[in-house]
Amino acid sequence: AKEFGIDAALKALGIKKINAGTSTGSENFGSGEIIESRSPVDGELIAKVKSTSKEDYERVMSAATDAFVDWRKKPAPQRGEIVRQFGEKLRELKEPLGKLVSYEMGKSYQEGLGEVQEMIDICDFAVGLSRQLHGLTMHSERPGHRMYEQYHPLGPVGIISAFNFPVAVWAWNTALAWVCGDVCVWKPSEKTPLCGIACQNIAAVIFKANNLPEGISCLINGDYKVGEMMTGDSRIPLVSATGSIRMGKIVAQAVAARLGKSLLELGGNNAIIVTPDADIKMTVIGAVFGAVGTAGQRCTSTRRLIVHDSIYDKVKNAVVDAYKQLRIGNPLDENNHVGPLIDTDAVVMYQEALQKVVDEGGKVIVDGGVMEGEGYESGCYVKPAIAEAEPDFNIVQHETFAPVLYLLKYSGDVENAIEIHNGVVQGLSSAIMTNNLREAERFLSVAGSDCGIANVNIGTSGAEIGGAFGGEKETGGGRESGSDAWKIYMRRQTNTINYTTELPLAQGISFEL
Ligand code: UN1
Repeated sequence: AKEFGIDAALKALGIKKINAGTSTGSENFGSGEIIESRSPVDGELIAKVKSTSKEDYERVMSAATDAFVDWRKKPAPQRGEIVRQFGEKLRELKEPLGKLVSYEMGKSYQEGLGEVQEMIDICDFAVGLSRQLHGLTMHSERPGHRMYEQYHPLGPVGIISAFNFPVAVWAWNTALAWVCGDVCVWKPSEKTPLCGIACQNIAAVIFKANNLPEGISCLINGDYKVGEMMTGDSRIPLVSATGSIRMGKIVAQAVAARLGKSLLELGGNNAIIVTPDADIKMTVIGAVFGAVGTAGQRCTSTRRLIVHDSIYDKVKNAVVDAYKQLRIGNPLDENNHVGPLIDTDAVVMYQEALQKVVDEGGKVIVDGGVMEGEGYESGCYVKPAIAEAEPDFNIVQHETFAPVLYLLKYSGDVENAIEIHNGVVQGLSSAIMTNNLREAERFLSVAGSDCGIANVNIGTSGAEIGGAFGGEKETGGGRESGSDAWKIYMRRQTNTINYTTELPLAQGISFEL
């Protein structure tokens, strides 16, 4: 790690050997258990974090609820100005933060930088949005009446994020929530707590420089028990949670039990349909980046390749050849394509998936396995694998957060591919590779892909922030980042104003006294 400048990056981001994991801005504390952050890159202990106790959490919530009272009154474009400054700071610290993401989480340095770029992009988007946040005006049925709607800030927003995008997902939520007039309380994954502390440190500098109160940006750290403090807390009107379907179901039920709102970004089981009219070269790049990027740990990772039988062998050979070029190793070394999985538990899940596909009758055509020897001491490096399988295999129906790609065959019409495509419980991202307009439009039509994201001649991962991000079915239905995703961070109010001296009732009701 030394030769890649990790120590300098940690210093630039204010990471110490032992860090307080709870923060209301510039006030940092933490009296809970110690979390150790170990890098999957080399297995070394990066630093320790004091997690959030119940008392710490109460202190956070009291700062957050106090801060909200003032922050919501600040004009939205002025809130946007704070987000603009935050985005500028991220530009300055893009390299160290990208490096920390790579070192703590294991994705390639390029992808770490890409993740910070997503944070910068959402800040830019939010700054423009801060001058909009508009509702509609309607025509009243009553004379001399005006009717319109407006969006008001909601309150403290709880954010629970996953290890795989340890900084960007927070930024998608928080940049929008801040311009919307909300304050945020963030629990990053206990597998990537230092990324959370680094981001909070950056935000704290901006809030302090602008003389803003403690509590607009808050950080808590710990495992699911700390998350439960938020899901059960009616002071938090919205909980935005990213993670597994299993976690999402627990969060959704806890939040719904108190009639709060939740925004869920859960698992994907993303597929690319490859039709006889596909450009094979583009298909290979899209499929391979989709399957092995972030070592298959994106919620948008390509897990299934649904290929027409007439070109099946051609596509299979091209993808298998491409896998031979992949270099697995230290993600900070830009010569490598594939870094480690997050931890050894993930390695076990990967191995089990490969065993299961064989048990169910599948055929592994690119061998998997755990890398051993020099440079692989952490035990987290695995070989990206490909298996030929059937769509209804139990393992193919599940999301395995690892670089395992399933090759599935279809015959006849594109409808047959769409049926296989939609035959899973998840509904996040999807793609078709074709130069045939009819096939492309059928895939995008009402009878086409049932996912929240559907692409033509692009892979399943790497969405831009300008569009609404999220998926259907057990992916949870939430939408984050672009388009009108901001609306969930605000409460809508319908206003009707009578500027006459009469009081006519709606629906023509007469009520004489
Ligand atoms: C995630 O994996 O949780 O579309 C988010 C993508 C990225 C975001 C992925 N922009 O792959």
